[in-house]
Order: sequence, then structure tokens, then C-alpha cells
Amino acid sequence: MRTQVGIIGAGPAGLMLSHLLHLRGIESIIIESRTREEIEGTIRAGVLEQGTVDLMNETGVGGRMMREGHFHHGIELRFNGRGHRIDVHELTEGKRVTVYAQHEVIKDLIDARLKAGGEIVFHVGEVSLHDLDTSSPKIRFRTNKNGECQELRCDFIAGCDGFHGPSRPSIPGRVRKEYQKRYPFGWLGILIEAPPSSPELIYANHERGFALVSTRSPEIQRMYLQVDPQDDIANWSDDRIWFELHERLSTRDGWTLIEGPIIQKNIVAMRSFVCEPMQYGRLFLAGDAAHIVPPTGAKGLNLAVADVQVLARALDAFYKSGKTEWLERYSETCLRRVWKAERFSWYMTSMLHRHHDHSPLERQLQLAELEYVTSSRAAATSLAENYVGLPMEW
Ligand code: RFL
Ligand code: PHB
Repeated sequence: MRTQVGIIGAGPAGLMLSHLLHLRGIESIIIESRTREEIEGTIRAGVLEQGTVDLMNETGVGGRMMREGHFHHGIELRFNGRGHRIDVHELTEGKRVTVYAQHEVIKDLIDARLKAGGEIVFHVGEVSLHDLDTSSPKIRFRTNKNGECQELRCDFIAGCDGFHGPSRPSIPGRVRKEYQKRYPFGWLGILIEAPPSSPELIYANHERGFALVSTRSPEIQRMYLQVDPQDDIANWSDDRIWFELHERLSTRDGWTLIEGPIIQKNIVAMRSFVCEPMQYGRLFLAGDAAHIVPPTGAKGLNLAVADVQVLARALDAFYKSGKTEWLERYSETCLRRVWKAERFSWYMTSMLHRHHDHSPLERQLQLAELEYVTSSRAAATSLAENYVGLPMEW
């Protein structure tokens, strides 16, 4: 097999890259370790930045998102039993975020790629990368997990295979620097069948821990609770989850949380992680393969989409005019945005979660930060411009 750009991973990064390359007349093949059903059914992100939404619309894959997504003009920060609205729309001169599930974005992109004749090889196994420092890198894999061995020869490889994929470890250790922080808490996420409890997302800081009220549709809601990352989901009965949500979200004005059947629950750990550089020879990492943010800032999918915009533009310049400068600067260009998103995600995480090692003084400082950000227009503007997404820097 041969193609111009071999893409490993059919997550938001890999699929969007393949779509953007196709629009520029550049061929790609995606290989993916899971089945189509699995990737279309995995519940993850929900919040899309203005720039991600604009890109989906400009490239013809935003139709269903505009019909079924929900546009949010503000968020609520809740602490000490009171809610404080941050008017994101007003503070950013008209920007907003869109709540539209990641697996719906995935479905729309797969649909667009297949309709345009694109090739996605699902359910592959034993993926390995070769000859990255030559002009003809290769990806080897087995079809159907342990079937026939295949070799995909290409001009470039895009490693879009998430945090646990084989691309990042293929960069020799001597050229790779990794920065990492693991948080001492995780998120227990649930999907419920109920109408929305709030028209906007609620991020709550409470003595018992963080809670988040998000949404998916008029009938399905998404909520999260701060828990021990090692905790077993079997320890969390539905009653215990509802008890914690009620406690952590309670307000002095009697706001009510609408309950409904819990149709899915799981626990995810949280970390901040960056790999520098994001490229080696003809291999370019994008999305979670290169960096992870804790989900409190809702940035992971959006960063993946920003990376592949930079990569698609650089590959386009290479194929149109032989220019290599943008490819050479890929990592440097992406990392400027990545580190700002890392900072914002760490800031939101630190401000909103309960840190059990905090002294009483540190707890008061955290509450003072919340008081400040919800009462100062300058501080709220900074939060808002990061939440809707910083402008692309090329
Ligand atoms: P993905 O989505 O992990 O996709 C990688 C793909 O690569 C495949 N793969 C392989 N394929 C071939 N060979 C191999 N050896 C392979 N190994 C792996 C995988 O099967 C997979 O299909 O990475 P990508 O594309 O970089 O996208 C990143 C996003 O998925 C991630 O950052 C977000 O989900 C993070 N995130 C959020 N991001 C937002 O922008 N807004 C949000 O509101 C938001 N909420 C969240 C989140 C992540 C969460 N979790 C689960 C940590 C909420 C949560 C709870
Ligand atoms: C979600 O709806 O899944 C969601 C919303 C906001 C976040 C993270 C996840 O910060």
C-alpha cells in the first residue's frame, strides 16, 4: 500500500487531518486499532471552541452540529452555595462554545471521509513505525487485529493515536522531553436520561469535591464528580452518585437537580502531559499523542483540531511548492498554543477541585481566587477568552 500521508488513529485529530488534506488534494490513509462501532460509541468530550465549530462549518462537516448542537453564551461557577455567571459571549465580543458530543463529531467526519472515497482501515493490530528519518517512512500493521501483515509506505506519518499509541514512543528517547503531572483525583462521569437541570454548564467547587453539570441533548445529560482516581466504579451505586451530586451542587436559593436513570458511568484519571518536540524526521504527532490536559478546561479535542490545522497547512505548502519551513516549525508553532491550553486547564483544575492536602490557608486562597474571577471583569475576561479558545497563531 502507498499513500502521501499515513495517519495512525481515527480520533478527532486523525479524521480531521485526513479531511483537511483531502480538501487540499492530498491523499491519506487512516489506520485505526478499534472498530468503527467502538469509536463511534465512546463517550468523551462535549465542548467545542468557537474555532473548532468555525472550521467544521467552513469545511462542510458542520451541518448536523448546527442542527443538533447547543450554543452556550455563558458558564456558571458555583461555590459557597451560590452561583456566579461568567458571560462568555459578552466578554469575548460575541464568541460562544457549542456542546456537541465528540462521538457525533467522529460520526460526521467518518461519514464525510467515506463519502469522498477516503480509506480508513479499522480494527488493525501490531502497528509499528519504520524509517522515520528517511524520505520514505513506513507503517506496518496486521489487518483484523492478527490477520495479514501489511506495509503502508508514505511520504509522511501523522501520529494521531492518542496517549497510549505507538507513535510517540517511536521518537528516540534522546530527542524527546516529556513533562508530566498526575492529579490526585479523577472524574466519575455519568450519562442520564432526564431533561437539563440548567441551561448552561455549572462548575461547582464544594468542600466534598468538584462537580460539573453538562448536557448532551434535551433528553440526555452529562455530569461529573471528583473522586479518587483509583476508586472502583462498583463502589458508586446510583444512590451514592445522586447523594454526592445533590450535596455538592446545593445552593442557598433552592436550585434543584433533576434526576433520571443513569445509563452509563465510568471513572477517568487526570493528568497534564506534554511531549517536546512533537515531530521527528517525517513523523508528526498531533492531539493526545503529544499532549494531555485535565478535562476541566474542555480543551483536549480542541487542541487536537488546532494541531492538525497547522499540519495540514504545512503539508499543503510542501506539496504545492516544496517549502519545508512550515513543516520544520510545526512543533514550535503548535507548542505555543499547547502550553497556553495546559496552563488554562491546570488553572481551572486547581481552582475548582478540592485538594485534600491543602492547608486551611490554601483553601481560603482558592475561595479568594473564585471570588476574584467572578467579581473582576478583567479576571473574568481572561477566563472567558481561554474558554472559547485563543486565536490560532501560525
Ligand atoms: P483520541 O481521541 O484518543 O484518538 C486516538 C485514536 O487512535 C487509536 N489508536 C490506534 N490506532 C491505530 N494503531 C494503534 N496502535 C492505536 N492506538 C490507539 C485509538 O483507538 C483512537 O481512536 O485522540 P485525539 O484524536 O488526539 O483526540 C483527543 C480527544 O479525544 C481528547 O483530547 C478529548 O476527549 C479530551 N476531552 C475534552 N476535550 C475537549 O476539547 N472538550 C471537552 O469537553 C472534553 N471533555 C475530554 C472531556 C476527555 C475526557 N476523558 C475521557 C479523559 C471529558 C473527558 C471525561
Ligand atoms: C462534557 O460535557 O463532557 C464536558 C463539559 C465540560 C468540561 C469537560 C467535559 O470541562
